Amino acid sequence: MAIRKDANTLNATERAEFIAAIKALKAEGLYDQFVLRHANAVMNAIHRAPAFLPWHRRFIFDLEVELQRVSGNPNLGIPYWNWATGGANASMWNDDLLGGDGDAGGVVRTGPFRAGEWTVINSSGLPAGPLMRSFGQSGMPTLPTQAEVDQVLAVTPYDVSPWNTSSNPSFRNQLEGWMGPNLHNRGHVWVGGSMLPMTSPNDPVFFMNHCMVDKVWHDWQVRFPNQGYLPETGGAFGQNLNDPMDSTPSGRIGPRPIDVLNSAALGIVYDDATGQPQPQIPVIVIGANPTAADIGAPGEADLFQFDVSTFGSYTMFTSGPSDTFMTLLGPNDQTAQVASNDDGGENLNSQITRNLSAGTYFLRIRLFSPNTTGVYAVGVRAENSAPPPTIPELMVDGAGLNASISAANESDLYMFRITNRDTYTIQTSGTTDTFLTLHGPNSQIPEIARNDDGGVSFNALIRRQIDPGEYYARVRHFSQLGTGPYTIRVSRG
Ligand SMILES: [Cu+2]
Repeated sequence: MAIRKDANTLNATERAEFIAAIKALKAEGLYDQFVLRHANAVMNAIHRAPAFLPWHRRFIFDLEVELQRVSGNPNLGIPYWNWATGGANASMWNDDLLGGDGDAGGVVRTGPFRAGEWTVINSSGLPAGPLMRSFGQSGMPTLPTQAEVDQVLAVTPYDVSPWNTSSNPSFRNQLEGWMGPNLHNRGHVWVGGSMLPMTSPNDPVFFMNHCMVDKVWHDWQVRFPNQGYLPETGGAFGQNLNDPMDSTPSGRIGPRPIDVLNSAALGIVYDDATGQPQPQIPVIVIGANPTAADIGAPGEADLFQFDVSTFGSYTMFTSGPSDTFMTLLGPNDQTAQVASNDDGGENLNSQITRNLSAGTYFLRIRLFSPNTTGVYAVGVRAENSAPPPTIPELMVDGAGLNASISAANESDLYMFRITNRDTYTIQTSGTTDTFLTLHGPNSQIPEIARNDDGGVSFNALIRRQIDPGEYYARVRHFSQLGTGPYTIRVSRG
């Protein structure tokens, strides 16, 4: 598993290990093979086109496998160049990692890749002098900001016809840098020197730049799980989902875009802001307060996970003003769909209640409309396994039941059973102005009678001939805001 970290957060040991591995590959001649693989590829087949992202994902993956081999560390990941915090003064440019800017003539004189320690090659594989850098001097004085990365992360779809530098709207085109704030190209041009031509992998920062590009693509894929690679068909050969991108053998991944779309399946883990590898999926604790979330870009989907430890009935719900759509996946499988729901909750919120066995489940939340954004909260609760609250039963000709309306708008429900067709009286007594409704038989819904002041004083009374069955009496105060004690009784006759 490759754990890819922000280059600026690497500790001294990690820095030394990465540099030693790069230098070992250079000594074997393998590093230069990677430079040639990039330099001799057809420029417009691997850049300025949809295959730009999958080709480079495979390219840096292949180097990473070699770095793991020579270092003996199966978790060694290529560090990424976090542009927003990776300017000339960042620690990734210290002498224990990449070394710094070139001198007045552009020659790198510091760090492990300084003149005399590192020789670049030309596209024929011949030695071509020292590594060159000219930070900010080649027409691109600044690096991308986090806001600019976030702006590109909101662009969909992946790519669009005519599948080149004029594609718009196109996430690929903006990430590559031909439109929008310019991310990837800006990294190359800001460094300048050896990072400008097709032999740019001569500078090891190439791999950190492309690792950042790959991370942005990865983050976008997590954010928009329903946005696939495009084109599936209809693009130039080498650009479609199932076309081979090049003939370079890779022992571990196939040569098609479809072979590299799932980073997790390739064993790639990106760290979080604190440098710790973390699952990208937020965890919902069953019974905890709902988790606030938002769909910040149209078409976005959020993924959550929760752990069920005992079999039982659980309700997965959203709340808030947005019309959410929920998909339940699992157990222990993000691709196995259990159920989906649109408006099962209140106010267009989605909600699912299901018996779940023990395991890890996943909730995917999107908005019903792919064109809107909005906030919501999501939670999971265990349904009480106790039976639902019982309705107090009145015995015909039994003692009256004492109760009270203790809050405005409250009403109390009672049940009684009739076994013989006859006339029965349902009545309240006491000092409160009660109002009575009678419902049934065998249902709380149909109302068969109502009364306000038919009894003594302001008490209610209903006398009716009724058939056998279960009946329900509902008592409220005559006034919406009124409260007070009362007694209710059912009698024959
Ligand atoms: Cu590049």
